[in-house]
Order: sequence, then structure tokens, then C-alpha cells
Amino acid sequence: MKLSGVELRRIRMPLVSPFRTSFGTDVDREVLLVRVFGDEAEGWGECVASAEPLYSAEYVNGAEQVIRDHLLPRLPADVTARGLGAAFAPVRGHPMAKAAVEMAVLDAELRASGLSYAAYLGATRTRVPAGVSVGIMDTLPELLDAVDAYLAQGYARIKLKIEPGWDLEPVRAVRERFGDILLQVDANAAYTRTDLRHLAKLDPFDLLLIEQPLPEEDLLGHARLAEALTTAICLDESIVSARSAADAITLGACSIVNVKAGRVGGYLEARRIHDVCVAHGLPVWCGGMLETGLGRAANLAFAALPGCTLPGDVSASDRYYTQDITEPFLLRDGMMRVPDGPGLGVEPLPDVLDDLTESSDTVDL
Ligand code: OSB
Ligand code: MG
Repeated sequence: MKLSGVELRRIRMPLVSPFRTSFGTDVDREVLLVRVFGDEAEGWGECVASAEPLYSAEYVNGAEQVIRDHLLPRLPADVTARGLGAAFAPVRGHPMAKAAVEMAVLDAELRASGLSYAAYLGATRTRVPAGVSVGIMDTLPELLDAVDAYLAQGYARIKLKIEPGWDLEPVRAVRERFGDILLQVDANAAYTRTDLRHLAKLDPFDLLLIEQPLPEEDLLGHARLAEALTTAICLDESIVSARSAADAITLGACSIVNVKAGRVGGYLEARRIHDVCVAHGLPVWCGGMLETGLGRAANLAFAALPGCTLPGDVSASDRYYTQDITEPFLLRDGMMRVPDGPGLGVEPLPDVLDDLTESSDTVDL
């Protein structure tokens, strides 16, 4: 497809409540949207980079600059999503920036051909179970109230964010109060190899998994932890490509993988990671980065792949935002519907988008 221009639009979305992790607290999301103008169709992409480089090295201002100065100039005259990997390969890193462009190009391509993201990726389900990620709270009663409300809404799985000082007690409290629910934890790399014996104290709570306990680079540490714990180790930040997934699996660093397209450079690489995991017999699940309805649509398509056998961080729009930029995604019987229209199957609501927009700039190609 030939592109005439690319719009880079910045919006600010207030979160319904502050979201605290081991690396920081978010009260809103500063989102970079990428809109490609193709001769056959338009397409939308969402960049999942946060305002600050705390989850990974990327951040939204940097991603915008990389897209403008280094990725858009490398777009070939005739663009295909499949060709972007090679076109962008000379630019080191910046997977979230690359993924946002790929998402928009793929959306345009699929809208033109009438195929949905789900069909293109190879999804096998029309609905997927929804998990919810619960931030660190000031007190245990607040946490129990939050979990209670999510369970009442029907969420199929609870993920507690943990950090040193907020781990055993919240897990114990949630287990004691709610019994035999699907429960897992996410440390966002807040521990070190010296915490091995402390983390083993999570074993009696029968968690589905512990996500990314150690730093991104510490594959060997995760492998040692996996030997010492009965709880399954799941990697998020450490898995940056299909190759790193294969290496982590071979090393025994994880037995479950969280896949986020933004973290790995796009949905095509995400699909390859899914396939590597399936080939090794590992369960996969779709992670989240507090996406708007655009990113959520694509994540739901991914979450419907056959290897995504655990509930993903694909919650309803109202878990994040009072007003989403698309028609809201709803939770029904603990499940989310997978969009089946062409491309992402959803579009931004123009008035809402304009209200939330802080800046917009169209780059002519
Ligand atoms: O580690 O999975 C994570 C949000 C922002 C950055 C990192 C993570 C998260 C979440 C929220 O856990 C997942 C979601 O519901 O989008
Ligand atoms: Mg995580």
C-alpha cells in the first residue's frame, strides 16, 4: 500500500484510579496514536510507551521522536506490515515505537482486504476470559475491596502487583478472603537473586505464576529461581523477541510467557513468540499496558490465539477509563468479545478523540 502521510497524535487519558506498580504510580496515560493514510485505507496504531522510562527503556516522547526521525524515513514506497521488520531492522531497539507503526500499517492493510486482526493472526475463539491487574494499595482493606469489586464484576483471574514489603501479606489476605480463585502476582523486576528464599514463601499460596520477579537481563537468575520454587515463573520484561523467548525456555528461566506486542516490536513478532512457546509446550497469555480501545482490540485478537491458554490482562474499558476513545469494551460473564470487523474492528470516536487530544501533527511522506 502507498501511504501519503502519517499522523502522530498525542492524547491524555485519565485513569479511573491511580495504578501503582513496583516501578511507579500512573494517574493518567499519555498515549501516542499513529494514523496512516493509505491509498486503499487508513489505519490506527497505539504506542504503549509510558511517560517515563520505568517499565522499560522506552518513553512516549522518545518513541514519538524515533518514529518521526528514524522510522518514517525508512518506510518503503510500497509498504506492507510484513516488510517493516527488515525496513526498521537498522534502528536498534525501540520496539514500542516500531510496534505502533506496524499496528497502524497492518490495520490499514487488513481494512483494505476486509480481514480482521483476529483472522489474520490465526485466532480460534470469538470470546476470551478476562483477567485484571490490581495495583499496589496503601492498605490491605483497600486491596480486598478492590479485588472484591473485580470478582463481583466477573473477572476470571486476579493479578496482584507486588514489591518487597507488599507481597506475602496481600497474597495471604486475598487467598484467605476469596479462597480458590485464579490468582497470580507480578513484581515488575523488583527483586534480586538474594530474595530467592523470601520468594519461595509464596509457594504455599498456590499461585498460577509469578511474573518477572528479577531484572530484565537476569535470565540465569530466573532459571535458578525456577529450580527453587514450585510456583511457575512467567517472564514479561525479559522476553523481547522470539529468539529471547527460545533462549529463556531452553535455559529453564520460565515455564509461562506474557506476550505484549509493544514490548517485542509488534504483533507479527508476538505471533512468532506465541508459536515458539506452543512448540515448547508453554502456556502463553496476552499482557496489557493500560491500552485504549485501539490497543485493546488488537490485544483481544492476540488473546484469542490457540496457545493463549491463560486469561490475559485484557480487562473491560471501564477498568481503566471512564471514557474510552472507541466504543467501550465490556465484560460479559467474565469474558471479552474479540472484534471481528475488518482490521482492528473498532475506530476512535471523533469527538472523544478531539477532546482528549493535546497535539497532532501529520508528516507527509
Ligand atoms: O507489567 O504487566 C505489566 C501495566 C503497565 C505496565 C506494565 C504492566 C502493566 C499491567 C497492567 O500489569 C495490565 C493491563 O491491564 O493493561
Ligand atoms: Mg508484567
